[in-house]
Amino acid sequence: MRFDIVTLFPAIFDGYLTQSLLNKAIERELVQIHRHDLREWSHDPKHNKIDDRPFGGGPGMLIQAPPTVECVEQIDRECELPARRIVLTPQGKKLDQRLAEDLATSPRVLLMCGRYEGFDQRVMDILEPEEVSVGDFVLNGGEVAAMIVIDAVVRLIPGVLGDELSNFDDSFSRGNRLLEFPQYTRPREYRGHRVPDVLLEGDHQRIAAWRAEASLTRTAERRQDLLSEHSQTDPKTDS
Ligand code: 6GU
Repeated sequence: MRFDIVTLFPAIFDGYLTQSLLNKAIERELVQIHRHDLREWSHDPKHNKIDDRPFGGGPGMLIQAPPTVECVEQIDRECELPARRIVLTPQGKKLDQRLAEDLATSPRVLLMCGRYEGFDQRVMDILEPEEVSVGDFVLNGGEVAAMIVIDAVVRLIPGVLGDELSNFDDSFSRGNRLLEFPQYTRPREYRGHRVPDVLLEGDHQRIAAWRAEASLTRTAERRQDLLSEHSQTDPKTDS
C-alpha cells in the first residue's frame, strides 16, 4: 500500500517514519510513503510562497489552489495506482475504525495536509477529495492528523502486525465494537491490587466470559454511544 503526503512541512514526519512500527512495514515493502513538498509547486519562484490572504477579509492565510492542484495531478500522473484523495480538515467526516478499515483496502491513499486557515475552496471543488477530521478539536495543521490516519490504517494491512489476530480484539475493530477489557501481567499482586482470580485459573471459557462482561461494563460506564451501536449490529449480545 502506498501513501502520498502533500505537505508544507515534510520533516514533521521524519521521526514517525523511522521510529515506529511503520519503519518495519516500509523495510518489508508492505508500505510505501512518499512525501511531497508543496512549496516546490509554488508559482512564486522568489519566495516559494504558496499561501495568501482570503478574499473578503478575515484572519489567517489560505493555501492557494494552483500549487496544490498541480502537485496532486503530477503525483497521480506518475503513479498508476488509483488513489483515495483525502484532505485533513476539522470540517471533515470524523475518522473512525470503519473508515480506517475501508482505507486499508485501497492500494493508495493521498493525504493533503492543510496549515493556516486551510485550502482555497477550489482545491476541494477541482480535486473532489474526501474531507477527514480526527476529532472535534483544532490542530495547527493536518500533519499530525495525517500521521493518525496512517497509523490507524497501516496496522490493518495484513502482515504489518506480528500476530495476525492481535488487532481483532482491539476496541472498535471488526471483531469488537466495544471497548477492550482490562489486562494484567506479572506480578500477581502489586500494592495490594490483585489480578482477578479468574484470569489465573486457566479456564478459558470462564476467562472469555469474564472478558466479555468486563468489556460490556466498561463500555456502559464510559461510552454509552457505542453500546447502542453494538446492540444494533450484534443481536447476540442484546439482552
Ligand atoms: Cl484533520 N486538521 C486540523 N488542522 N485540525 C483538526 C483535524 C484535522 N481534525 C481535528 N482537528
